[in-house]
Amino acid sequence: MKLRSLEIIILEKSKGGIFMYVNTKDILEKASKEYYAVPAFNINNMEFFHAILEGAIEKRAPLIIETSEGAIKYAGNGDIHKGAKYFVELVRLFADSVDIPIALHLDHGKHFEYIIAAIKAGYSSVMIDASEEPFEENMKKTKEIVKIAHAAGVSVEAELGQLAGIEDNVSAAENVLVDPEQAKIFVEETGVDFLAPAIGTSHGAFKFKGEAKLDFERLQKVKKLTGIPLVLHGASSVLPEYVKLAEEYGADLGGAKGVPEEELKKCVQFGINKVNTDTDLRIAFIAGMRKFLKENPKEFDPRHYLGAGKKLVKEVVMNRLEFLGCAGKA
Ligand code: TD3
Ligand code: ZN
Repeated sequence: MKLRSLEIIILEKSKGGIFMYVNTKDILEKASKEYYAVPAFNINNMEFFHAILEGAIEKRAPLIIETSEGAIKYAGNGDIHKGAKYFVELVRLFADSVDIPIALHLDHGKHFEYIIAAIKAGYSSVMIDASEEPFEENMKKTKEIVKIAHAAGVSVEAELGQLAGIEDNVSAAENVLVDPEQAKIFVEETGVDFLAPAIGTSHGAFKFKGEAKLDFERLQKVKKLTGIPLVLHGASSVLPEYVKLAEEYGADLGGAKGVPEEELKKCVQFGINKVNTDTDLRIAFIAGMRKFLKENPKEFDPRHYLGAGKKLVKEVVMNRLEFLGCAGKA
């Protein structure tokens, strides 16, 4: 199988002028050196992408867009190669005419065929998520992907420990926190570029029953022992004002709870550089769209009701870019 190298793509494109589609590793290594974090925003469609891009341009922030395997299948209408290509084309089309660095990442790559599809299509980085496998097996699979991805100029994220919660292809019954000593061995053995250590967060809108409880000590140890950029999964804040707005217009999100912004800031201080965010955007979008539809019963132009969702997504994006410290870093 012939892989298309990101470096080759960059060379070709750079002949044409400004080119801001970059390797995720470049964005994250700068963030790690300068102690800030870049949110990685999940998208499934064009509207979310436009909202996120507008927010990042206004905040002059580097941008990481990520898509799950489910998003790739969805965008390709069942064809994963078309789906991966769709996102690369979409992101690169806009990256060509902006002056902030943009990267495209495969989130939670669980299946070899999706990871290869993403690399072939030209993603900037991929995640190999073999975190539910025994340590040795996770290491073996990660090593294999690192070899293939690096040959194509694509960087790699892996995960250690497990996050509870269910979303798309991602599911686990309960949290298993990362072992810092294992993290050190894992990074040395696999050559992975950034690592997601499980420190107590979970995916989705219902993260904690009581107060948020994250293991900062463990996080600090992992950073000290590995020295590479670290990733926080399940990092949505599930902001009460958006949950309230969505519920006012008919949503049922009782008990929704996320990671408070102050806790996220502590994570950044202790070594997190990539903050995965999906749920917050989904809630903002649905709140905006529900409100619009309720208030405008005669409307049926998709650009108008999707546009109402987009507006609130952009708000959430700009707020995150600001408090995570990456505004102005582009
Ligand atoms: O990996 N992700 C995005 C969602 C994955 C499933 O498609 C995250 O870690 C973000 O999680 P959340 O729910 O806190 O936004
Ligand atoms: Zn995740």
